[in-house]
Amino acid sequence: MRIADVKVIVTSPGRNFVTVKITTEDGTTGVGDATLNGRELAVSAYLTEHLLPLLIGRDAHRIEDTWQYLYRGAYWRRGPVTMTAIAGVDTALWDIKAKAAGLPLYQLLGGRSRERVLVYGHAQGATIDETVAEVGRFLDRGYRAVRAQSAVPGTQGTYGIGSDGDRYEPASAGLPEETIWSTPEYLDHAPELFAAVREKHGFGFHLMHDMHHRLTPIEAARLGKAAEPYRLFWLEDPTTAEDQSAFRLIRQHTTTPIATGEVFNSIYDCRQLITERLIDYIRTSVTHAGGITHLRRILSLAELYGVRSGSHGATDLSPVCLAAALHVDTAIPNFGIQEYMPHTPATDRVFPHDYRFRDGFLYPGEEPGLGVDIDENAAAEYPYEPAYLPVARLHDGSMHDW
Ligand code: CS2
Ligand code: MG
Repeated sequence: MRIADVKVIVTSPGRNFVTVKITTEDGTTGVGDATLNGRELAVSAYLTEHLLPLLIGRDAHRIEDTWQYLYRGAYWRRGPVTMTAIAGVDTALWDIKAKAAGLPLYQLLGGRSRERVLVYGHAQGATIDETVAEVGRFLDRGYRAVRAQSAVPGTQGTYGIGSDGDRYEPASAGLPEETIWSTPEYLDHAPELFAAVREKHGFGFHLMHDMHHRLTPIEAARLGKAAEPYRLFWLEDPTTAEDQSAFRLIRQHTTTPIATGEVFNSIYDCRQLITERLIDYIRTSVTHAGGITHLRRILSLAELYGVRSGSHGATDLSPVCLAAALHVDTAIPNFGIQEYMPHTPATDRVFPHDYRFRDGFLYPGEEPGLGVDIDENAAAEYPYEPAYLPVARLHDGSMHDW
């Protein structure tokens, strides 16, 4: 089954997406998400200039060999751009293989381990009261897990607070938005948010919160300890995770479960976190962690240490990524939860798919392959628009982590 054509489609139905589309000589097509928020053209160029010439004529069935060829053949290994590009190719090849077999992809990953995929939604608000009310709206819609984020007094442009209902799209046109962060106010504010949510809605659902890489280890330990009475499902991204050993300090002080990994792109970014049980959920995604082939390796390692999946699923990962994630989520034994932020109608029009949300769960379709495609005519209606993620500074003007 030779690869006859490979396209990189950049489209922007409200936000930028990069999609790899592979066509074999018998006309079978496969798609893969290669979107890297704020750096989309870097991945698109890596694919177009460096990977596509290597793929024409290769056997599409040789997924593992192609992964090894693209990873080890580059000499310069790992990194978000390289691994997102490889992910786009890898995911498209899995799509093709499943279509050729006439099976939904999860059947090629070992078959069903579960009937449905538990998801969590994003409740956000400018105040604690607004956020508490928003959590209620998610519970009314049947969600069994909700992330709560509210604006922090004394900061400007708090992470996670958007203006588009239950969607949060942090990237914006033009140069990066400069936000102002203040940890002292945040450390006082967050426990009040958790208390208010539990006070109003009780403990009958999973409550999570994203610290978004902002704290030092001891600050994260303090917040984890303060959160214990509110029984969080997880505190996410407590600190910048390049320093995996720093999580030992957090673990020494709190039993609040820890999730991290959405920015990781290889098993080496999280090997210590997993093997020392410094985290409870690994958030690596199909799109940013080298595709289905590499994500399975990470999740298999995690299984050995009792770490469960919690894959990233914000709207800057396309429906192609979400469809692939649902097949992986359906098959693996150590599934934890799947992030789910509904895409816009324009995005769903560009990426028709068969997964469905019902009563707090997502259900992948039974179509052969991933169950998602890209409508190239619709995609052509939305040209690329330069956009950046924000940056964060402290009140004294120094750079912080966004
Ligand atoms: C967030 C994301 O979904 C999450 O947990 O961390 O909103 C993240 O900020 C964006 O995906 C970055 O592009
Ligand atoms: Mg996050």
